[in-house]
Amino acid sequence: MSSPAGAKRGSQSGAKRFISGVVEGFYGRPWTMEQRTELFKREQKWGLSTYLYAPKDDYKHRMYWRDLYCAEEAEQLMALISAAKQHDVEFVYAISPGLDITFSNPKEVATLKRKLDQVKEFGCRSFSLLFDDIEKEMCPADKQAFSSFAHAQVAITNEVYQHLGQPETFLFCPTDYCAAFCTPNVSQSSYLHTVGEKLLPGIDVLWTGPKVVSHQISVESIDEVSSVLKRAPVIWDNIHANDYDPQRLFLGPYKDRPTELIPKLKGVLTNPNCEFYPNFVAIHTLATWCKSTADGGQRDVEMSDEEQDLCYSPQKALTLALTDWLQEFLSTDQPGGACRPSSRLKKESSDEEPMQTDMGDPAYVPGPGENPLYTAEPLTLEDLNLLSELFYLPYEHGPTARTMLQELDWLKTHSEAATVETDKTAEWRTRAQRFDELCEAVVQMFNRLSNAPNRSILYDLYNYICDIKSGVGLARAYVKTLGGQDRPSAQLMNDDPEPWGFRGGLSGEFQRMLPCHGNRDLFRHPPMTAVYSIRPYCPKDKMEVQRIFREMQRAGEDKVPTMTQPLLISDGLSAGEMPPSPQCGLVLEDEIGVCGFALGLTDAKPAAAKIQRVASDPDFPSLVTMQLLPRVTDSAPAKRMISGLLSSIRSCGSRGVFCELRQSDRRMLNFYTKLGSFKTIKMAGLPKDVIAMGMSL
Ligand code: GDL
Repeated sequence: MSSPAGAKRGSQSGAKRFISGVVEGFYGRPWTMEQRTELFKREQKWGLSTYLYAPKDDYKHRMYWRDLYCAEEAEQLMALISAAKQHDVEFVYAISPGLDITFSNPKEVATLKRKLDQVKEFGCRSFSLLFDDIEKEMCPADKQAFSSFAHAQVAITNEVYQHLGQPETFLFCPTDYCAAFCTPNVSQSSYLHTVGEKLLPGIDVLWTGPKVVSHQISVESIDEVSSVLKRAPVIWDNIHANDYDPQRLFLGPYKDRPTELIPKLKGVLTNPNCEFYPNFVAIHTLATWCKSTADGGQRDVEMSDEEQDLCYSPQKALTLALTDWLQEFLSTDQPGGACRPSSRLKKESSDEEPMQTDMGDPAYVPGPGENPLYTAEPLTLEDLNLLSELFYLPYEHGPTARTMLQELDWLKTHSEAATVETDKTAEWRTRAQRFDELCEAVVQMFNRLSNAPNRSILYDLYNYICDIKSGVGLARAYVKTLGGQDRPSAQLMNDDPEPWGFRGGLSGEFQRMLPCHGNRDLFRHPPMTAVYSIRPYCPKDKMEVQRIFREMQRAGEDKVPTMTQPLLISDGLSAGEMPPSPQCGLVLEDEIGVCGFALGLTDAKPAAAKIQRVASDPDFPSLVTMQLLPRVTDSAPAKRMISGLLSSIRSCGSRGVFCELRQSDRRMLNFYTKLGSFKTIKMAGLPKDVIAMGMSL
C-alpha cells in the first residue's frame, strides 16, 4: 500500500511529521471502541496520521479528570491504543482539567501527573492538555500565585510535559483558541503572547481559526497567530462539528482552507459530527486536502500519477469521497451491515431469481396472483450527492439546496401569477413543476437510503433525513396550494396542525421571537465582507440616527433640495421626534461607529396624524424605515436589519408593514424592490414622488 502522503510530508524533509487526522472533541455521546477502531482503519487507508482522544462528555477526560481508570476501562483503553498502533495511527490522549483545577496546589499537579502516568502505562506516548471552554476567572489562591491565567496554564503544561519526558507530540489547547476570543485581538492578546513566550518550544498549540467554527481560514490569519505563538499551530477544525445544533449535520467537503496553509501549519485535526458513520465525507475530504500541496513541491515519490493531481478541488474531493461511501452503504460486511442480504435490492439488468442467502427457511417466493416481493431501488451516487448538498457546511447550503430555496422564494413572491393569468404564469407553472421534481428527488433519495443494507450508517442519518423529508413535504404542499392544485393543506393552513407543522420546539419558539431571527439565513444573506454588528436601538442613539438621516437627506439634495423634499410619516421617527416602538429599533455599527439604522412603529397612525396624514390601511398598520451611510456597500447588513425588525413587529401581532420612499432615494427603492417581499401599495394622501411599499407578516 502506498504510504500516507500527509504523514510523509514531514518525515521526508526531516522535520516532525505533519499531524493530520481526527479529534474526537465534541460534546455528547462519545464514539464506541469499535467505531474508534474502524476510524483507525480508515485513517490508515486514507493516509491520516493522528487521533486525538478528547470526548468532552467522557467522565474521566474532563468532569472527573482526577479519577484513575478502573481495570475494565484500562483494558479497553489499552486495546484502543494498541489498535491505533497496529494501524499506524498516533494515539494522543487529552485531558481537560480546567473546569476545577487549582493550578497553584501541588497536590493537584501531582494528581494530573499520576493520571497521565497511568495512561502512559497503557502504552500511550503522546499527550495533550486542553483548556478550552472554561471559566477565565482564577480562584483567589491561583491569583496570588500567578500573574495571569496564561501563566498558570503554561506553568502546569510545561511541568507535565517535562514529567512525561518531553513527548514527541504534546498539544496544548489555549482558552483563547480562536481569534474571536482574543482581547482586543490576536496580535495584542496578552494571553497569547504569554503562551507564545513561555510555553516550551516542543509543545504545539491548537487553534480553531478566526472563530470557533471558522467559515474560512486564511494564510494571513495563520501568519499572524504563528508570529504571536512563536510556532505554527495545529488546526482543531470545527468545520464539520454539529454538537451545537441538533438539526444540522455536515456532509459537505473540507473547504475554504487554501492548501497554501499546509506548509504553514503543524497539522490539522478535524472535530467532526457527533454521529460516527456520517463522518466519512469529512475525514475522506480532509485526507484528500492533506495530500494536496499548493506548489506541488513536496510530492511523495510513491504516489501514482492519479494521486499526484495535487490541486485540491472541494467538488472533486467530494465526488471521490461519495464514490467510496456508496460502496460502504451497499455493503453488508461492514460494521452495521444488515444480515439480510442485498437480494431484496433490484438488480440492474438481471433476470436471475433473488438469491437465497439465509441459512434457515427458504426465501418466500410469491405464488401466481400473490403480491410481488417488494424490491428496493439501490442507492445511487446522485442520491449521496443530493444528501450531501442538503446537509452541506455550516455557512453554506449545497447547490441543489440553494436552488430549492431560491425557487420556493420566487414561487412565493410571484404567487399571484399562479392563479391570475399574467406574463409570468407559464414561467410560474414550469418552475413549480421543477420544484416539485426536486422535492420528489429528495423523497426518492430518502426511500433508497432507508433500504440500504448498511443499517449503522442509516441509523446515524435517520433523524436528519426524516426531518428534511418532512420539511420538503411541507414546502411542496405549500407550492401546490399556491398553484391552486390542492386545497390549502391541512398541515400548513390549519390552526391546529400536527406537531410536525411547527418545528423546532421551545428553542425554535425562542429564536423566532428574537430580533435577530433569520440573521444567519444562509441562502438570502451571503457572508459580509466587512465586520458589522447589529444591536438594539437605545435612546442614546438618537443623535447618531438623526445625523445619518440628515446626511442622507442632504445626499438626495442634488436631485431635490431638502426644503422641497416631500414629508414622510417616518421622518419624525428618523429625526428623533418620536421613539420607535419597544423592541422595534436596530442600529448598525462598523469599526468607525454607527452607520445605519432600522426603526419601526407597530401602529403608524399617531405618527401619520402628526403630519396631517392618515395611515388607515388595515392590512399594513405598522411602519418601518431604514437608512445606511454610503460606506456600507454590502446589502447583507440591511437585509439582516430589516428581517430582524420585521420579526419583532410580527411578534407584536401586527398583520403587515409599510414603508414610504422618496423617488429620489434610489438606493432604498432598489433595496426594497430586490428584497421581493415588499410590493408597491396604494395609500391615501401619498405626496407626489413618494412610493409606498407594503408587506404582509
Ligand atoms: C468548541 C469546543 C469543542 C466543540 C466545538 C463545537 C474547541 C477547542 N472546543 O468550542 O469541544 O465540539 O466548539 O461546538 O473547539
